Amino acid sequence: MKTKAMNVTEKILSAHLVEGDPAVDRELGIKIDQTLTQDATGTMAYLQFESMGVPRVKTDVSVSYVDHNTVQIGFENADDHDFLQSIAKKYGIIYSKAGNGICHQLHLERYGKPGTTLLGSDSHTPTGGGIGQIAIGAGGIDIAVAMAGGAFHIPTPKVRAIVLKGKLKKGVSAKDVILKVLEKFGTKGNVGWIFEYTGPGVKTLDVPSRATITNMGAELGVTTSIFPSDKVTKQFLAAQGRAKDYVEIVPDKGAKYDDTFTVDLSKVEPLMAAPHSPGNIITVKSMKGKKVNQIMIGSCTNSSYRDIRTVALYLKGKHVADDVEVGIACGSRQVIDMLAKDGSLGILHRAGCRMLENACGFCIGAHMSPRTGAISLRTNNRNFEGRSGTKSAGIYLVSPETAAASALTGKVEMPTKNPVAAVPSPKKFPVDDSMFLYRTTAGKGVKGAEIVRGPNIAQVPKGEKLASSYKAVCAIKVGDKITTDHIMPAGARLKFRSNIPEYAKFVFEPCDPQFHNNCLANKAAGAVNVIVAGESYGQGSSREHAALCPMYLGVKAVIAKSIERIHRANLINFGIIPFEFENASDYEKFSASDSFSLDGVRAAVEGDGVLQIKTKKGVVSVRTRLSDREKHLILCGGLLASL
Ligand code: MIC
Ligand code: SF4
Repeated sequence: MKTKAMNVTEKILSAHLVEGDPAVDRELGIKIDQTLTQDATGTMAYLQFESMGVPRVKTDVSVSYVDHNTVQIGFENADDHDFLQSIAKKYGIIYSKAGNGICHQLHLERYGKPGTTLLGSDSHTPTGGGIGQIAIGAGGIDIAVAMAGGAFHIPTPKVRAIVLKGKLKKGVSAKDVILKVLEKFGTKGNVGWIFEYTGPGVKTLDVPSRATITNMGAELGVTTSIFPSDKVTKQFLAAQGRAKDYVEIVPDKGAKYDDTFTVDLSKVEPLMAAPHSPGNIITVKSMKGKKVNQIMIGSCTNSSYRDIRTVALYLKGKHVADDVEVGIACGSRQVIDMLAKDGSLGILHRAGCRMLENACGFCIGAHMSPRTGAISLRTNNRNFEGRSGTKSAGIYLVSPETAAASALTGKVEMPTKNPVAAVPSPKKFPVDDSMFLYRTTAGKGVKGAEIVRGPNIAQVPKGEKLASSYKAVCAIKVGDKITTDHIMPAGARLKFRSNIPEYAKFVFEPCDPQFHNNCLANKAAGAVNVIVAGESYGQGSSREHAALCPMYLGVKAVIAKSIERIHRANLINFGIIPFEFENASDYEKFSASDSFSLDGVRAAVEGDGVLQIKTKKGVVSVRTRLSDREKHLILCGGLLASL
């Protein structure tokens, strides 16, 4: 019998399918081979894992990275690091110490494996798609379930082929390609899709370039993005001393896709994402000559050896302009090691760049906030308003090439004017795994290991069972494209990630600093809180705190025009009902502070998900489309409460 011709996505998913049938079901359960966490979401993930009472992780590989909260002002972050290290030791998790590098870059270098599944508590986990992995971002509790051996659930995907043809011009790179894809598909409306890169142009991109593209696919709101595993992948793995991890995974001849979009690489121009959304794409040319105050190079999108070496080649023998601040954060120690050996580090220092720690740093607003009203060019993936720490700053997302060319004059410059030679893929990467601890006890754990719990580690609150009806208040009404950075700011507030009562004080801080107090007052008056939102609610980061902290403040439902995948799953995991308007114009019928009832809400969740709400301006029909598994979670008050 002839078997069906499959694309790369179908090949990996069918080999990992444990629940559901793609032909009939809206949701699939897949087996997870690897997990990754980072410190800012990891503490919650492990607290939740602990409460599941499982003696050790059941995955092939689980790695706990420390890369987000590495600036230690006060005891909180150091408390978190100790807690994470002790958990890793006990449960058989590999621990990547602060200073080792950024989770996605490190995972690609040392653990990512073609043909496997990776679930990470970070929305940029799809970086692993660059090496032919189905790598998906999720909330911490989903990672906890996966570490305990449970399945992960995704909406049955539609697969779009992004066919690459031709070859990029000099000075144009992978960042411009993903910006091109974002220009076409935007940051909303892509829920449930997987973007699979294919076509003859694929072979012209090295693994780090592919990873830049799949990394920033997160900004499209897709489930993940993936490249095939081919000769280029093979060479990369061999150069990392991991030839045995290679398997070829390419689409079968005649493989089908739900949609196709072709990008002619030779026609891609240098692009940038203008403030305040990664979907606001303009050409670099249109901004040429614009004065720039700050340039930041690095982040999980653009911190590979290929990227930073390219920057060094642009700056070789030159100096950055006097009135521009240039900061560079490499992705890993391996990258720094190579730059030290080939002289790039010296070039960058002599050029007047500030060499920063190999961590998330500026990207998460942990430091290097630009000055008031600044124009800052950055090579990372998100330019949400205020994320840099400076609300009045305009952040433009660019390629390393554009960043480097502009650093020399302090103005936006075309990277194609004096392009440098392509950086060849190294034949051998220097490998030093010494900052990955507990490799020998991975999967086993150390018996009797003590968990270290400083005062910053608080317990995870549990949700309450869904009642039949509620008195409710519209605690906030927000517009379109509200990101999880709006809901649960990071930057200066990041250090409270392990302490929900403290962190909850800052929910919606950028939109309404009174949100926390109002919610508690409504709660005390016996009402639940409801969030009303426009389109694409919950874009961006996977931080489950954007659901967990609202749950703690008595939020029971979100009513939005549409909700993004990771955030929707997080809401359900914490017993918050993700309603959507049946008729988008009914959004106008709600105002902040309105009181109304959620009459018969339990019956609605048990039934078809439709609820009628009487507002001052008329009746509004809202609907939640839940699988049986999701219904169960909501009825119990969330995943933890369901155990
Ligand atoms: C981000 O880039 O927004 C983060 C910080 O890496 C988040 C995770 C977090 O909020 O801790 C993400 O992308 O999921
Ligand atoms: Fe870290 Fe930024 Fe990447 Fe998030 S996007 S993982 S903060 S480097």
